Amino acid sequence: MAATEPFACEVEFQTGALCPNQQVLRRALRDIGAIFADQEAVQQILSTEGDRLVYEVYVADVPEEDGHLPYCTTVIYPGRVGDEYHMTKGHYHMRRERAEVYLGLSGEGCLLLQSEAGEVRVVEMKPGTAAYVPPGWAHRTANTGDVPFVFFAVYPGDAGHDYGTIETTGFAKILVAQNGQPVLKDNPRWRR
Ligand code: S6P
Ligand code: ZN
Repeated sequence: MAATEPFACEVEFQTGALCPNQQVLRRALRDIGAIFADQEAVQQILSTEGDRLVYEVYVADVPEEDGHLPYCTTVIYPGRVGDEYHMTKGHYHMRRERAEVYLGLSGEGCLLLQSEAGEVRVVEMKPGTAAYVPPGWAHRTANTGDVPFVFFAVYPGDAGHDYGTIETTGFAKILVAQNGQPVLKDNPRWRR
């Protein structure tokens, strides 16, 4: 069902599931391992524990077209790769002038934002936090807690997603655990 008629679905705050659900994107370490700073840790996990699910995205059936407001939930499972928290791939919107809103539903995490000039900002998120991604900022989220971090996102239908830029450059900063607390550090693999 495309959203040309009014509709509703239920959002399960603890799991992120949308009901009825249309599409689930699953991101496993084997596929997205390149985003983490510690590549030895990635290989170590894959060879000793095997693959693991890092995050999932539940996508509502709304067209990615001008005038629509696609929405989805993301659930990032708790865990680390080396000292770095589980996180999403991260992207700019293809149309840089398109913004986005996130709403924390359960668990806790951080939203990392990066401008094209390389400035980085961090917004802490917990249930009830409404975070704003302004136009022009790449965004990625990390789970800094011990339970799944779940949030809701809504964005303009003509925003588009540019993953290639972040795949090439990475983020200037990484979020790592130090004495059990999230700390922002320079990314040794960042390419401007
Ligand atoms: C879409 C929005 C989120 C992310 C999701 C996964 O514009 O920002 O729904 O798609 O959190 O992250 P990523 O970087 O893999 O798309
Ligand atoms: Zn986005």
